[in-house]
Amino acid sequence: SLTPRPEDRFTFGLWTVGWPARDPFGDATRPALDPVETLHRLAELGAYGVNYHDDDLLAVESDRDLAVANFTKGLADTGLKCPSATTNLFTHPVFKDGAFTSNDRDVRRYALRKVKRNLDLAAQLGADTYICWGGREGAESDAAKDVRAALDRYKEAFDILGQYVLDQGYDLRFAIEPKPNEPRGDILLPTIGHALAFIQELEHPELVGLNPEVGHEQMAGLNFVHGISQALWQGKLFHIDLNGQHGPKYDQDLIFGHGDVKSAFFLVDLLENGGYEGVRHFDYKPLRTEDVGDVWDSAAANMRTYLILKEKSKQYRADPEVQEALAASRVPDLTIPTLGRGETLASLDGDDFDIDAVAARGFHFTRLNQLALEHLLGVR
Ligand code: 3MF
Ligand code: MG
Ligand code: MG
Ligand code: MG
Repeated sequence: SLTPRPEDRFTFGLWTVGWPARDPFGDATRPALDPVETLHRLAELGAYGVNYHDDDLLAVESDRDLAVANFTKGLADTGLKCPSATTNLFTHPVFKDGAFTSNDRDVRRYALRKVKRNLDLAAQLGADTYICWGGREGAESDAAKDVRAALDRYKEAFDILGQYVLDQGYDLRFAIEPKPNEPRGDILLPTIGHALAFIQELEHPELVGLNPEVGHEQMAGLNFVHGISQALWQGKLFHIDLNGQHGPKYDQDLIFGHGDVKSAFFLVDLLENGGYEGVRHFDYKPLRTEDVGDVWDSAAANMRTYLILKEKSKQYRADPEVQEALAASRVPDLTIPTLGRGETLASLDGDDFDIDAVAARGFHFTRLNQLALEHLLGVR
């Protein structure tokens, strides 16, 4: 069915539907949303839960205790879950040169304190994933940042926070969200690959994984499905930010599927069949042109598009012609180890191999690609 239900485990950032649509060139086009209203609207639409930045809770209530109490009650009233949380380390001017990697040590110490406070709340609300987007960790000039020292401080921060979570006995893991640029000219840990390599240097690499975002990899011209495949392969896909993007531009945060729809199709196919067990989280922005009613249409559109693509993926896989085409393209053959049981490199010397005949064999990927496209376009 194309009607979202909590079992589908769709979640939204409070900041997504709540974005008042202020951009670098223009004022807000919509009023701030009360997070409690957001909970009720998302629950009505069939969502499973929400994610929040510490500061999102203060959108319409500046008293933190009261804001937390209202939010906690909203979760209880709607039955929505809060499976992940995050810290805003990018809006306040104090973070203009970064948080964990600011050249200013006082800022680095404040950033850790801000995260600690929200980790306590995240644990209290039952979150199991703590997302870290280092939006201001970067520079505009290579003269301004000693990147090796910055990576030392970045590692120091994750080591300290990881130890804190272990000491408190919290059931929380961290998920780093890579992004290549915007708002900094260059951001540290710009891609899935950079972040995966960084994690291996930490004291507790098992506590840290990834929260890749569709648009962020596509901004760097990278293939998101490949990135997610490697994150899964390395056991590091802790969370995901689904949205849409048209190639290397500013961070468009379009509705899921409203960017590269073919990539979205193969992404859903991968998430549904590749062993991902986390929530299907949307990090998008309702267009700045839209009014308050359109916001909820856009939230619904993300979930509906995901469910449509899930349905398409099932039909694609069940189509006998697709199965035959996959076999003809030798796609399943790639799962067979290259050496047989008991063979060694030396065993290959006995191979009877006609290099010209093998080189002449086609892979028939055109047919496969066209079949996928036709399923996606609804003509099969
Ligand atoms: C920025 C983002 C962020 C992160 C969020 C982490 C404001 O491009 O994608 O959204 O997703 O801070 O949860
Ligand atoms: Mg984005
Ligand atoms: Mg974004
Ligand atoms: Mg994001």
